[in-house]
Amino acid sequence: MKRFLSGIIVLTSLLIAPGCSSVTKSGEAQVSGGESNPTDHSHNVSSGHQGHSMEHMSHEANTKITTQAKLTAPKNIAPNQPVNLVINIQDTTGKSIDKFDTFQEKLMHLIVIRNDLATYDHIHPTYKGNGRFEVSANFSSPGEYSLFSDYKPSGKQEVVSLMQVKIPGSIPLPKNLEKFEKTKVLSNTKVNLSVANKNIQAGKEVTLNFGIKDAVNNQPIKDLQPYLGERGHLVILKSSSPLTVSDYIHAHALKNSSDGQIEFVTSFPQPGTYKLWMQFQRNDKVDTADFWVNVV
Ligand SMILES: [Cu+2]
Repeated sequence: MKRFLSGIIVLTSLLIAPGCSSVTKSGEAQVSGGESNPTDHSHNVSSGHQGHSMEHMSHEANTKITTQAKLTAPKNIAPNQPVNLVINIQDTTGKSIDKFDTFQEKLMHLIVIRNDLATYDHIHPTYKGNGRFEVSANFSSPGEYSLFSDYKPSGKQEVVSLMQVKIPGSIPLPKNLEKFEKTKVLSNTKVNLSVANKNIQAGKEVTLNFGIKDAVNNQPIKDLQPYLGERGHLVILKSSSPLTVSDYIHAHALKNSSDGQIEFVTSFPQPGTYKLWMQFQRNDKVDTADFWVNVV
């Protein structure tokens, strides 16, 4: 059960590893508590984490979560209008952490997803000092949202903290008609997802290849621009209720793919339905191509 509280709550669950890790959260009114049992919560995190990547695994034994994110949001958020969010990063005693390392060109990456995975936003909060980040967000429709904040306390490993926000109102009908299509056309660019194996298997490394063609002449494009320092960025979420940090995967593009291709090597921790959002830049504009995949 979700609870909606008017006080501040902090849930913590742990795990860290380079490139992924976990959590905490809290918030004021409209911020939901997620699981209220800390034991269950950390179990979810660690079980989902296992398949994340072998490299990450090796670091788990000697790492401990030392940070938490506290979200402050206005009490009643209306859909589809800018809202200011404040995220405070603290150590487990509540003391602000004030130094962060830049990675992928930013101090914090914030992925905002409606819990049914229908909407996606990738924004970059501004650091105001003393552990405080601020950002203007826009929740397009009523519903429950998960906010995955990705940051790197100075000299430490990357941490992902999960926060949740509820936007009151009636939830729009899902638009699932395009589910599982492998080609998306975004203005003048066509993106095609291909996977080497017929079935994607949980826990196995898989290469996801995104072919990027010009929608007009159908030729592989040669004018891909780096986005946040890489060929592309891929965020993957497992369709789950509730969403937890273990459902979140942020994959990094391979460096040396040929023209018109953006490739990622990753693994899906568990069988299920996942949504992928692949972002890339062309003509100084960032586009997001989304796909659903089934993992067996
Ligand atoms: Cu980012």
